[in-house]
Amino acid sequence: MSEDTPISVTMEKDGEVAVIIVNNPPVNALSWHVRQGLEDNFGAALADDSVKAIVLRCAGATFIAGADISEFGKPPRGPDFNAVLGSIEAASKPVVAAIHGTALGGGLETALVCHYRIAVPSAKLGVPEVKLGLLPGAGGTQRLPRVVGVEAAATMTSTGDPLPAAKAKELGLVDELAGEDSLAADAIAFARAKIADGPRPTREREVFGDVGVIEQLKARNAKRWRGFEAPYANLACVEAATRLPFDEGLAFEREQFMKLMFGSQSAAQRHIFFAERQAAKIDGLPKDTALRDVKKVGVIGAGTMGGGISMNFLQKGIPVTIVEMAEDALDRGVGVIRKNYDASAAKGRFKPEQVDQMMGILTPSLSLDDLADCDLIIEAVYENMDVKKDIFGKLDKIAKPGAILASNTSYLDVDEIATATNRPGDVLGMHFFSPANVMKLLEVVRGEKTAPDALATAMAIGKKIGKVAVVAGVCDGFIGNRMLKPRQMEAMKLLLEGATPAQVDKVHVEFGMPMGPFQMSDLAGVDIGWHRDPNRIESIRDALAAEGRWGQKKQAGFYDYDDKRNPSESPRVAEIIEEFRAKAGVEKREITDQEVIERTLYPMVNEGALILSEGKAQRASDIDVVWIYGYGWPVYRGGPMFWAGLEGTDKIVAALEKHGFEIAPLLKEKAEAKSGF
Ligand code: T1G
Repeated sequence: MSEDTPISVTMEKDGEVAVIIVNNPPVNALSWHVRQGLEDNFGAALADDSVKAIVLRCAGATFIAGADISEFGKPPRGPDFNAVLGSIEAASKPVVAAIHGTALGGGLETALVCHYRIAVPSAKLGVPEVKLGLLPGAGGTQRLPRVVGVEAAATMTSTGDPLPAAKAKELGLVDELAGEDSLAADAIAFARAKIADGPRPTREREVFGDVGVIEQLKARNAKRWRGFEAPYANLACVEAATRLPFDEGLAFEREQFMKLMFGSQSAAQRHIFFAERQAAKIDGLPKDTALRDVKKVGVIGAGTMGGGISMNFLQKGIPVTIVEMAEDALDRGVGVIRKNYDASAAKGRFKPEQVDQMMGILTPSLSLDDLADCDLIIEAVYENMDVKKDIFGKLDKIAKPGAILASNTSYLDVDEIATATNRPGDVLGMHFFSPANVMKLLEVVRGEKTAPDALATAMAIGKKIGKVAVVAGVCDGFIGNRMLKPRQMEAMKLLLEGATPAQVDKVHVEFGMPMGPFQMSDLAGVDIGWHRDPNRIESIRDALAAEGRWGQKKQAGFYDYDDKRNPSESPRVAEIIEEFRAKAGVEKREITDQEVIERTLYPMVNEGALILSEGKAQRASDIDVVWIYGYGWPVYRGGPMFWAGLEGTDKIVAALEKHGFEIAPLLKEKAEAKSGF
């Protein structure tokens, strides 16, 4: 053990039981010095004849939460993980893993080489590697089928979802449940009891269960796993465990693991793992900035957005007063919230008494005055600057000192809205995405005068209600919608020049997006933002809207829809495009799929570079988080800015120049340096 090795593993003895304790905050990741400490302390315990059994447990909030992801891609240090695990499994004395918090990834693999596992009821056990584009590369895919069977092993590895301790006990992954507050003592007693039974190497146990489940999982998740490599690699390893001897299975797993580890998908998904955590941090804000208390929330507008926003807070037990102008609109809004909760309860997400409880802390109101005691007020009325300024002017007189006044506007100028008050420091944007109770993204818009603690509070409350909150600056469309605009505009131009809605959408779906620009317009509504004058036809969109082709809700938009909302290419739309092409004097030509990529995705990167240079986003990875959680950008491509690095910023600039785009200076800089963002 060299000088610079942090002491993150220690050992203490309780009679003939040695207790090895990992202490590597915040999540006891298997950093090199932890692996070194495990090797050293297990060596010592096994060499000590007075030791008859060993307990492995962790200090702090959780058991080992996996390999240290921040070490990936760096030169290896410390002992090889598989070698350390092999020596624990081969121990001549029974080894018990004592689990609290989360035993995840390499952490569960460590517990799996222990001969027995005891856990507190609140513990969670899982192998989430697939969410990082990886697989459990330290024997997890070979040992799990020997402990929980093929079905559970295939499900755990391919979905990455953790199991609660009780379920793990049911499956045999956990041998004993400890008292919630007595794990250390219960584990020692359990280990003492196992001295007689001796070691139970997992590798020597038989694989059991029906391998047929693997094909069923693939069929059931085909849509969800579209474009992903890791779920299939995980299942291939579990399948291999059913037919190969342990060491050959381990070698197969290693090979699959290395392929994923050095592939672009895992690099992208690991990028997003850290990007999501980074997004929560506000640059330059002292870590200990005091947050404002948010115990009661007000929502103005009981429409789709207002209702969805309210549900987020009710689900966290935070009382909401929801205000509408008219009784019928209020009743309708509250009714929709109830209906949504009942629907979720029917799917088992909530118990009926929980629904009553949530509806019980929702106060419908027809008066803004009822918001006087709210700590946070979110305005979610239709997009009109005068209406919003009128509301904020009234709130300025009603709301208590220190209340945060937020607008859910998706593009209007938050600084302009703040001028309607004498407390611009308390004003910011909280831009939810529809459906607001489902979509994880929250753009928190920092106004010029927004106070640091107001911003920090909005970010923290965003995390509390289960959102991924990202700081955005005031500009048209903030981060997400601002980058969406050039994509939509180019998509429209491509129609004029010869592409069809189906071709453009196919390219985006094959790229990994849930849908393309035109399917998205039809879902959101072709009439959104339309000037409502059927005689003013200045774009293909105007022509569709004028004919009532407002999208899925009208069974006609850029596509025709049957009554099951299945889209089909529309001869009428082709006619409209043809008419426009003739009017504009545009010659129809062949459009390649590559050109669609170059003219719809590359401009987003360009716009992202402008957003960064203007400081409207704190960092490039925030932009990636916005597109992953707000617009369905495929996580295995890491978001537009990360993807630009994979695609090649120089290649992007060359193509944008070819298509006559003005290049953002920051993007040009990256291209010259042949670097990513
Ligand atoms: N490695 C390095 N850092 C990690 C980490 C990890 N495994 N897990 C968390 N962190 C950092 C995180 O970046 C953050 O840092 C801080 O810890 C708190 O995390 C061989 C290959 C455990 C459920 O995928 O799911 O094992 O932002 O904010 O909300 O087969 O962290 O404060 O600077 O998320 O309480 C498999 C990943 C790895 C689990 C806790 N394991 N972690 O959630 O805290 S691959 C995982 C989590 C592997 C082997 C393979 C969560 C958590 P900072 P946090 P949290």
